[in-house]
Amino acid sequence: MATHHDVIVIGAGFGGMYALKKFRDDLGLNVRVFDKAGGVGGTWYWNRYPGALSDTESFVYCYSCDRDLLQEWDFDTRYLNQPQILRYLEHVADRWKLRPDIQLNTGIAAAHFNEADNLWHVQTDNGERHTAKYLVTALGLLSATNLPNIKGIETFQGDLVHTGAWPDDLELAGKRVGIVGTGSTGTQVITAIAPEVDHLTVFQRSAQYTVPVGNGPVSKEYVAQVKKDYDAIWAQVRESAVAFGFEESDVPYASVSPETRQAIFERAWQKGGGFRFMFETFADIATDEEANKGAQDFIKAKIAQIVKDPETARKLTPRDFYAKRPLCDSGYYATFNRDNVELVDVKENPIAEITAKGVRTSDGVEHELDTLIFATGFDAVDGNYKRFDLRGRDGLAMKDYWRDGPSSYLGVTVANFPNLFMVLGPNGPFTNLPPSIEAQVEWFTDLVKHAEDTGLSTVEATADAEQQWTDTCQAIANATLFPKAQSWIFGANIPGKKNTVYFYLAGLGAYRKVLSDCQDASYKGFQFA
Ligand code: FAD
Ligand code: NA7
Repeated sequence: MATHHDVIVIGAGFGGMYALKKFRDDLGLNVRVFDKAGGVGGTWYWNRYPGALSDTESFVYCYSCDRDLLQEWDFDTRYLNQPQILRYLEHVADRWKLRPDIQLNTGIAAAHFNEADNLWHVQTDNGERHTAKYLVTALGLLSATNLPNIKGIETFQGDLVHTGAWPDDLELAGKRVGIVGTGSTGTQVITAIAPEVDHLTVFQRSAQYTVPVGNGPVSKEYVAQVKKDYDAIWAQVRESAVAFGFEESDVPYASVSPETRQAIFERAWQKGGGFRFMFETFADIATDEEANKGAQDFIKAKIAQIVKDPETARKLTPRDFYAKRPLCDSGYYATFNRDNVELVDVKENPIAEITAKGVRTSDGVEHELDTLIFATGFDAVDGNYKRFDLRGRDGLAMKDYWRDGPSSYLGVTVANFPNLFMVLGPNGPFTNLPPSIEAQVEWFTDLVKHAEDTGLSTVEATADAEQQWTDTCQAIANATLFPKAQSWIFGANIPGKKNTVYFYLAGLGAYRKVLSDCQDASYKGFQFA
């Protein structure tokens, strides 16, 4: 016998928790949330690696919907680390009384839309059966871990971990540690653990552009001012492009003198923040090759200044566009001046195999290790959608429907999958994410209210609307330099994954306008039954 709910939500991170609150408290619906994790928090439950930090500033890496919570919750650093964010999300779960409706340690194995009863039939990995009229997938866009299939990986005798499933009890002090991956996560881990471990071998595939994060304590006066200004802050965030709590620059790089450019970059370097460096300095770093080269050259000059050994500096110097997710760090380049840190460039000297004792590179050297860390990122955006059996009309499997790359209408719905609402689905906004999550959840809560008020049994995007949205996202992406760099933003990090558009890159303000225009036009692009 299946247990029936109005709404089933998969995922108990920022997205799933807010969906539960909105559907239950605003619409009075009966909601059940499932997460395979042992606690709430999503990303911040899983990513417990040393140095894990949000690089969105504290004052905007939170929910904006609860005005009292904004006033009550305190922070004392410019950025929040993983324990601080997890504590916040656990507090929210208690404050909003979410826990009774969340079932943890429960993976969803299958969710099938049944056309006979217009319900979602859901099965957990322990065999429980549930049905619901609406299914919300808040599966996380950086959640399905990517462990590369390297020869011999199963033979390693030491501890082997992925940063996205970090065990609480892993001891690194005094150990010989290897790390594969130098993205946002890798740079954080490397910088954090280098002083602690006996020896650290960094296996780098691509050199990275990264700028200082600029973390540190903030004063009580600063926090008080933020709290006073919150209405204006959120209004600005919602209208902005990247939603990071600053005004994006409207100054074209070419419009100012070389001296002014240097001064602007230097000021941004001193202030800290990856998104600030890319978007607060000049208007066109992400779109104009000359402007982009200016940013590249500035960071390359910093690498040359910071890194003492010229050969290490050469290896650390990127050769491609500055067009991945902008990174920031707490002393990444300087970490390579330490005697116990070694850099192996695996493009020049590929990993041949993993052995019982460590990693053997193509030059024949066996790097002996006690612990091997994979900071190799995620099968981003659609990864978790392909890891369980999700089927729409006529038994259509999502993994087949998205074989040539995922598609959606407005990042929240998919044709052939009625009454399914995604949080941060494919071709949603590329921003600081909590405000985008709020925009999506609020919007589809309204849509469900409309469906309930008017007695509809299904709400579904049309295939035409979905195609138009994909084309829009592709055209916007093509106007940027981002497709020219190989990264998860376009699916380029996973062998065999379709290299295509995964995000709406026009920003949160524009995205919110698209959502409200759709609503004002009686939900144009949807068909109802
Ligand atoms: P998640 O928090 O990823 O939650 C998804 C949940 O779904 C997980 O708990 C997972 O267990 C569960 N789930 C998935 N599939 C199933 C299934 N089949 N059955 C049951 N449960 C399932 N964003 C920013 O805006 N700023 C930052 O600075 C930032 N830093 C980040 C740093 C790291 C290390 C990572 C990994 C991500 C970062 N992000 C950042 C992105 C971050 O993921 C989002 O900000 C936000 O936490 C996403 O929330 P979510 O609820 O959508 O997904
Ligand atoms: P990323 O940004 O995808 O970085 C993964 C890193 O791992 C990156 O340096 C990759 O090199 C490297 N990688 C991946 N596969 C391999 C193999 N097979 N061999 C060697 N190196 C490999 O993931 P992160 O976790 O750092 O960050 C993801 C987002 O999560 C981040 O933006 C934050 O928002 C949080 P590459 O650069 O592809 O050559």
